Amino acid sequence: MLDEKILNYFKKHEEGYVSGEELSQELDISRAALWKHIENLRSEGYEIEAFPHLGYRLISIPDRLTEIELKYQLKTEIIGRKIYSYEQTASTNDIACVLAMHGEKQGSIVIAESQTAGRGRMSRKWISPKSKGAYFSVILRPDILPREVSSITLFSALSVAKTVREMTDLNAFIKWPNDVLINNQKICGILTEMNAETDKINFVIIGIGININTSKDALPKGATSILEESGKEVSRLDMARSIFRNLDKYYRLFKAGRIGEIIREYKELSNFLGTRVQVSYHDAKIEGYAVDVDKEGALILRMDSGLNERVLAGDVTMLR
Ligand code: BT5
Repeated sequence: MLDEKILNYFKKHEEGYVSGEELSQELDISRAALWKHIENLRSEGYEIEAFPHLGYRLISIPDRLTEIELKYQLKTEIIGRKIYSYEQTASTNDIACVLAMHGEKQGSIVIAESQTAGRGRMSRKWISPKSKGAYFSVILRPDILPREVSSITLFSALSVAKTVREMTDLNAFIKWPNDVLINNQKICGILTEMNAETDKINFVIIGIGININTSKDALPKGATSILEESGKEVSRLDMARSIFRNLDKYYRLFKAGRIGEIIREYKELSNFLGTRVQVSYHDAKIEGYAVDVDKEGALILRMDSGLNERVLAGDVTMLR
């Protein structure tokens, strides 16, 4: 709490120095206690200059996805009101799931610098190189039916693709249902898991992994990162915060029943519509033209027979 107050005070006065006396009075602590806090912040990677007679100045913040920095000026209504940040976890989805089972409120986020057992769909692995990307899980408690849960994956992918376009010059596209691609290579994957009864969802966990400043050497074949595609490092903090804001915006639209607008935007940023695709799910495969995505997030395939097929899950390969 005090660390956060000290940092906020520095950020408010970033032009000049903050006198130790002024700051200790403001926080109602002794100069010695203030000094201890400053030392602690420095040990966490904050660069804080101290000049006799002038006071302190915040020079730089660490490249760490901490609760204090992620929440700074976040201004969301639901997403990220509480953030649990870890140096390393097995999978952020697992921690979020345990929290949700113990009644954690919706909007809470679990984020980690690295994961030792990051998961994709169908027991696949998600490679999570340390302090290069953002790996996080969001707890939601939407008032929808279990069969509508796919639409949550859609607005999550849309939130990431939007953020990449807002923050860089890169044309990020969405590949149904859960991939965000740049130049046809994957920069982000989304794993949506839920805990539900037949007609009621208890909670949904959206797990998002995005490669930001990751080098291709650290990633599997077919994957890329913002750094690799733009040639520039991007602040992971800014990118994560911006994804949280977009998630907040689209989740509120979703709750307000404005799914039509979400699907329209999703389709605008999709690269698979109008192409011939193969969708595989475990051992089953079907082929057809991807013609639409419906309001429940299903992919509509026009089969060679001329009939439409609704596909609820699977991996899409674009054929031509
Ligand atoms: C996904 O699965 O793309 C969902 C990934 C979700 C990861 C997040 S990170 C935070 C949260 N905690 C977790 O444990 N998971 C979530 P899927 O569509 O099944 O794709 C998995 C495939 O993507 C793998 O088999 C690899 O081919 C590829 N892949 C693995 N790591 C990757 C990476 N870092 N970047 C791009 N592709 C990757």
